[in-house]
Amino acid sequence: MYNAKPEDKFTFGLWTIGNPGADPFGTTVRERLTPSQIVEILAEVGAWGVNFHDNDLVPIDATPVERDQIITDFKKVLADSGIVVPMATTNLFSDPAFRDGAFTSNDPKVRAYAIHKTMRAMDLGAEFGAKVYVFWGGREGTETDAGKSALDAGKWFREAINYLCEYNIDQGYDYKFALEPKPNEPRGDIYLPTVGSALGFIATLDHSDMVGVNPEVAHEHMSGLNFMHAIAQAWDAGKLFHIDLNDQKIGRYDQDFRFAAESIKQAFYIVKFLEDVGYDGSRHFDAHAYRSSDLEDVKAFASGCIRSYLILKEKAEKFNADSEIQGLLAEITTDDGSMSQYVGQYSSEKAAALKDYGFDRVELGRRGQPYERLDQLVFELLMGVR
Ligand code: GLT
Ligand code: MN
Ligand code: MN
Repeated sequence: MYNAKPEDKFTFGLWTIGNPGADPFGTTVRERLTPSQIVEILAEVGAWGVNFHDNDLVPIDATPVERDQIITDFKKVLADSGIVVPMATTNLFSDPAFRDGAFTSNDPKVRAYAIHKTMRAMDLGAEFGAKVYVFWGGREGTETDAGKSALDAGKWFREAINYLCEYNIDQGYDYKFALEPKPNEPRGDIYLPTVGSALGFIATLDHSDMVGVNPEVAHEHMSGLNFMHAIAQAWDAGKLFHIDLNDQKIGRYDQDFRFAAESIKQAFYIVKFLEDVGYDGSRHFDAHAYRSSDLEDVKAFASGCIRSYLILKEKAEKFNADSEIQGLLAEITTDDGSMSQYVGQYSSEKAAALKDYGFDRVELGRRGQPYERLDQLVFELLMGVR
C-alpha cells in the first residue's frame, strides 16, 4: 500500500536526502553521502527522479577532467537505477562571491559571474535531460535598504533572466524556467518574496511564456500565507512549472520538514488541488530529515514524504466520492441560473438591466453556509473515522 509509481513523479534533490544536518548553531551530524549513495536511497524508496544544483554534483573547484569523470559516473548510476533528472538548478548562494546577491549584487562582475555560472549549470542539466530549470534567489536581497536600489535590483534580475532565456533558445535546450519565491532567509529580505510577486515579475520578461514558478510550501507559510491559494493562482496563469513540497510551522524560519509533518489539513488541500486539476509536473520534496535523524531515519523521512502524499491522494478521492460532503458542496454552490442573463460577458444591455435589478439585500444577508458541518466532515475523513 502507498507505494510510489513512476507516473506519480516523486523527486528529491541531492541536497535533501544528502542534508548532513548542519544549522546556524551546530555542525553537521551525519556523514556526507555521495550522489551515487543518494540515488541508491531514492531507488529504494521508490522515487522517480533526482534534481541537483551544479555543485551538488560537480564541486565548484573541480577541474574539467574531474567534471567529465563525475558526469560519466553519475550517468551510469542513473542508468542502473532507472532514476531520471527532471530538474536542475544553480547554486548562487553558497560561495562568498554571492554574499551580496547574484543577479542582483551591486557588483557588476558578480552579476556577470552569476550568469556565467548559470549558463554552465544549464549545460550540465541539459546533459542529463533536465527540462525544468529552477531559480531560487536565496541571496537576492538586502539586510539594509540603505545600500541597494530595489528598482535597480529588479532591472538586473530581469536582464539576467532575459539573457538566460535567450541562451536557452540559442542552445535549443527547451528548458522551462521556474522562479522560486521566498520571503527571507538567508537574506533579511529577499526580492520577489511570494508567488504573487514572482507572477507579477514574470509578466515583465521578454520571454514570459518560458518562465513560471516553483512555489514551496514552507516559503509561503513563513509569511503566513495560504499555499493552496498561491498554487491555484499560478495554475490559473499557466505558470505552475514545478512544486517544492515540504512543511513547517507558520511564521517560523525555513524548516523544510517532511511533507505533511505539520499542517495536515493544508497538505490535504494541496494534494487535492494538484490531483483535481491534473497537475502533471514533478512532485518534488524539498525537505530534509530532522537533525536528530540517523541514516535509517533519513530513509524513513524520504518514504514518509511519499507515503503521506499518497495517503492524502486517497483521502482526496474519498472526499470527491463522499455523498454527504458532495451534497453539502452542491448546497453551498447552488445556482438557479436566474442571474446569468445579467452577468458573465459584459454588454451595455446587461449592465443596464443589472443596474435596474431590485436586489433584496436583507434576504441575501440571511443566508448561512454549512461550513462547520463540512469542515468537521473533512476532519473526520482525515482522521480515518469516515
Ligand atoms: C535550498 C533552498 C530551496 C531551493 C533549493 C533550490 S536550494 O535548499 O532552501 O528552497 O529550492 O535552489
Ligand atoms: Mn525551504
Ligand atoms: Mn525549495
